[in-house]
Amino acid sequence: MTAITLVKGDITRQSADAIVNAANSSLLGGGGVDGAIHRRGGPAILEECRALRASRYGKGLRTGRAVATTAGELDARWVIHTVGPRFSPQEDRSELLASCYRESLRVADELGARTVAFPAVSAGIYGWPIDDAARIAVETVRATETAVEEVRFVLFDERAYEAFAAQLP
Ligand code: AR6
Repeated sequence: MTAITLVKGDITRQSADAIVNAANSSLLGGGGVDGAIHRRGGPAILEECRALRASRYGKGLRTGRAVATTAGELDARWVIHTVGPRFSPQEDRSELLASCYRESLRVADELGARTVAFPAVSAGIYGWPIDDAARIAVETVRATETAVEEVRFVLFDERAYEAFAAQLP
């Protein structure tokens, strides 16, 4: 049974086995959570991302997939980078967003992570409406078979926190 917990705050200040990054397919950094994780985690994360680009992910990491690196100086063992879809009003990309959570948990299981902290993937720069992003996140984690004991959603602001809280009993 996986416990779902909510925290308001900065994900880079969390202590967990794995911290999930809302990355982009380049794996080479960006703004939002991605920028914050690389800033606070230090250069070891980018170094490993570069190595992944040079080996397995020459064309980048596909949307909906996930891959782990060191967490550098963060208080975690791993960062799991996942690439959320950009929100589109024309096309339903929910399945790709759900895939980010499923794939991140699959990678977490491979690593043996028991506590995993997630941001609200796609709900910032990628424009996903927060209520819908929260619904997909919580529904997908609930429906995923995993040995992870705690999935902690770390929400940056009150609005995002409320959206996730509305999905829990
Ligand atoms: N801790 C927790 N949540 C945060 C933090 C933080 N330190 N900073 C922002 N958020 P975003 P995306 C929230 O934009 O939408 C990057 O450039 C934020 O308020 O980080 O998936 C990547 O390289 C929002 O609710 O990720 C990609 O190019 C949520 O985290 C692109 O942005 C996700 O916002 C990915 O966009």
